Amino acid sequence: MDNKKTLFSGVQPSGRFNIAGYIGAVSQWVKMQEKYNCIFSIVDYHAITIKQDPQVLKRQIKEVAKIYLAAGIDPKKSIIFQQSAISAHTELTWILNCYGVRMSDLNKMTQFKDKAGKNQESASVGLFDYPVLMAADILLYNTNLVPVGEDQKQHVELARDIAKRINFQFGDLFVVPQAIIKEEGARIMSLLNPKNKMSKSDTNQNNSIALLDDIDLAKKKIMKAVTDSGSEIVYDKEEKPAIANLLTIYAQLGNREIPRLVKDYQGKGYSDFKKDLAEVVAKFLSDFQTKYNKISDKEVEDVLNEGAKRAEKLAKYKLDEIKNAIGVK
Ligand code: ATP
Ligand code: LTN
Repeated sequence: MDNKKTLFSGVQPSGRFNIAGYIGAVSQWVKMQEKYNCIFSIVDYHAITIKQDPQVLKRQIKEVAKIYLAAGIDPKKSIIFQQSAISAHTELTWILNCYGVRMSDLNKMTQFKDKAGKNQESASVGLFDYPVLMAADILLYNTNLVPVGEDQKQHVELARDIAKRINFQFGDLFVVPQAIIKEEGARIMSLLNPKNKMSKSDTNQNNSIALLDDIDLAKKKIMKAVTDSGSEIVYDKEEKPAIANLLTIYAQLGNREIPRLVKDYQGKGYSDFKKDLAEVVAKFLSDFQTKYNKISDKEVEDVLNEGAKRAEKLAKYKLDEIKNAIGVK
């Protein structure tokens, strides 16, 4: 074994993957492949915490794998695998459910409250337990670092608490992981309402831009994005949240610095700014989609098979350790 740290993250194959997930999570993973032992999962058991159409789910699992590859995740450097292929994830979830988490921990999770809305009583137990499956994903691989968007911070904190609790009871079994959250771009907001996060489960598709959106449609979405009162291009999250969000998207997808953009747009209005941003988004999507369309289903199948083999070995070793510690093996 080398002495590189281990990094783990994942995306759910639910809905249409959008630029927010790309900016907040996937784009930073690509750069980390040299420095760390990276493991990237397609977390399909997380996706089914909300009902999924089986045929659509099958398609989206492949889609996320292709998105990883098109974004620059290299299967020679990193492990890419489908979560449900490794049963150790659900087995460890059960053990953590029993020894690591309390009802009161899960009752604090804001994502559950947001997703279940007013219907908490009819939400699935899976949706409630979602953060524990995420902790199992992380802890199975001795993960040090977890690069995610800001919305996942609370879940990574819980994984840390679970690791510490189990270590206290059974000795040092788990590495205590740490979230990595970007300073800029960790919370991209909706195009039509900058108070809400851009989310792929949003039913109004005009709030977000999917990585596989038609390019002209994506441009139109930018032109229709809400702006703030006034007409100046300034970066002020409190007073001008819509423009601050568009500036962030511009900087992240166009590889520019926000202060530089603000300077360049001095004296220009929202309309000029949005036209240019629409072109930046179009160029980004077009480059991305060209790479995406070159990846075959066969390639994805091979990458996932190979990834599952590599992940399985690591996961099985850790699961056996834990089973032994709690007395079932
Ligand atoms: P939903 O929006 O339906 O809850 P999601 O997009 O949060 O789903 P995933 O696709 O699994 O769920 O998220 C993938 C990664 O993208 C996660 O690391 C998540 O934190 C990040 N992410 C999601 N939304 C945003 C956002 N608006 N800004 C920045 N990062 C985000
Ligand atoms: N819940 C995460 C996806 C996820 C994940 C993980 C991220 C599942 N397991 C382990 C990091 C590490 C989300 O983004 N919705």
